[in-house]
Amino acid sequence: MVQEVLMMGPIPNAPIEALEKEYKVHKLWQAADPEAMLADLRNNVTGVISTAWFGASAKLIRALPHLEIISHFGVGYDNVDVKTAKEQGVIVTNTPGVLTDDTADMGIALTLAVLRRIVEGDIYVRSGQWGRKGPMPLGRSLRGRKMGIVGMGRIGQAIAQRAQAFGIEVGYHGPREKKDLPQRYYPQLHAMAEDVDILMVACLYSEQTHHLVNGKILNALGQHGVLVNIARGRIVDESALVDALEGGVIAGAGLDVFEREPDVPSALCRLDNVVMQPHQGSATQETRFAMAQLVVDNLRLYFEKAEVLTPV
Ligand code: 8YV
Repeated sequence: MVQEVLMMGPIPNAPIEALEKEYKVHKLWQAADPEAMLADLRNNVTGVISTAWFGASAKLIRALPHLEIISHFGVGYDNVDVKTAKEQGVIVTNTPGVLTDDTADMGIALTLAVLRRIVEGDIYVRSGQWGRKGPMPLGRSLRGRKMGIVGMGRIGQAIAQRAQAFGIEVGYHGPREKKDLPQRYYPQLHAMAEDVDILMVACLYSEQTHHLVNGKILNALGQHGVLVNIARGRIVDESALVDALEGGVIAGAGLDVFEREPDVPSALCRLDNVVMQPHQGSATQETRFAMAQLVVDNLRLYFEKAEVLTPV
């Protein structure tokens, strides 16, 4: 039997082209009438490929009675309704591991960019201000700073390793202490925020982590503190963040993710102590290809041997 896979959104093509040699692959985001396509395929689809911007809702899962597997492109799977999938006996996989290094690099790049004023400096040179005004205001050293990582999973640990190489002292907060890790554990996020200069958000998004970083936490981080978020926008209360940045409650922010992507509050765009990226943590050719390959490998292994490599 030829398996029929429904792709919700685009992912790198080469692994998909290989999959298309064996399976029928349908591209929902390209359909003129997605509802009609879904209705047509209702009894055929056994696999779904979802992405960060094209998830798998409860409605979609229920609309596909023969669905067996959702192979998600990304490590964060907050836009896949895992509860409904489990209820319907649908397996969900994600793509951990292959994107760890690039995402950790982005966390460090944003930290460097904010503390060393890299983007401001670039604008200063391009706009001719260097010649007109002379030297730019000074940045801050990384060496000797303290970083508190929220979520010490694979990506958090990879950030810790890099930060330590820059001479930064690292601690972490999460639901439980990881006894095998040498870094200091803070059971309370507020206490960690009070103690560190850089608050690095690297945890999964869930109901428990929704707006975990709120006005109180930003107050605790304080006027010399910098917030970096490479995880999910909704972990941070964005309007509290805008207030904190505008009011000088914290010193700056490096943001790869936002509450309502691709909409970014215009207030953030006006602040020169904020460096932003359009959700680029895993966005390298190598990593995006590896993620797509893992999506395809999970599907193939499931349909050939009823096994998967990376279940959630
Ligand atoms: C996205 C991500 O998957 O892995 C995650 O959780 O957010 C990203 O890697 C990527 O932007 C493509 O959708």
